[in-house]
Amino acid sequence: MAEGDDIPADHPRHDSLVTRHRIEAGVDAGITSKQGLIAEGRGEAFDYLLGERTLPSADAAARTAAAHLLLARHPVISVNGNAAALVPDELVELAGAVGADLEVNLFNRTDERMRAIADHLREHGASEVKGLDADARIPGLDHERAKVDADGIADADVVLVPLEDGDRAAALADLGKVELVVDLNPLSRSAQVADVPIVDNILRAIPTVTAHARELADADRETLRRIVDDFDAAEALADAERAIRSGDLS
Ligand code: PTJ
Repeated sequence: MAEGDDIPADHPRHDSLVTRHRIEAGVDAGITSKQGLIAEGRGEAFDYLLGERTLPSADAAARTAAAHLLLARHPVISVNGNAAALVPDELVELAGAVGADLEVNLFNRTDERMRAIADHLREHGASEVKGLDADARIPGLDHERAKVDADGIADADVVLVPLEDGDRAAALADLGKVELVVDLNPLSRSAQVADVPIVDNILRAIPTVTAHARELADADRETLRRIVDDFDAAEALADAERAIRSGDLS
């Protein structure tokens, strides 16, 4: 049982309590950084204003992300200390559903945390976890933050980066990769530079992308292309911002 799973699903602050429990446990296990606690607090404030629900525009973004992942030559899911603590099973499931690699990629990189997260993902069913070779660099970032695997993120055409720092999200976008971002803050630079910003709690967003990927598994490439072409990132961000500013928590 994952941390926080004993909280009743109908509890009014269910998602917030589950996230807090899991992030706390992640810090205790050496997976999540202390900064991850602060990042979670910021995300939680936005989720509160969104009414802890998936907006229809976020669902459309998740569907578009699923289509991109299915169309990709080499999709990679980047995993940091918050994502690993919050949704390890869900990330492994999504990777399996779309044939993506999982790569540990940290903002505050330490060898201990890299290894702890890779082990954690393997304990949750991942067969292969990338990120430890660090034999390539993302241009435009300082040494530690630039490290990626040559046969992972460096080679990917589509990258899913949940809860990414703005500089790194911008550097990945500059490389011409299709960038799928999960971020509860529609004004964050990561969400703004993303090809597909999913403004939703990672707790809900990853299972939603997986559900869409399963439903689209047999779709032809033309159908998937149409989903991708019909998506408007600016409108998705504007819709999330409207929902937050309107303060309608229903
Ligand atoms: O494990 P590391 O070293 O890679 O560090 C990870 C963090 C998240 C600490 C690092 O990338 C960081 O400092 O990120 P930021 O710049 O604080 O950005 C995190 C973004 O994620 C913010 O815009 C938050 O609103 C958002 N966020 C936080 N929790 C969630 C979230 N978005 C979706 N779901 C959440 N649960």
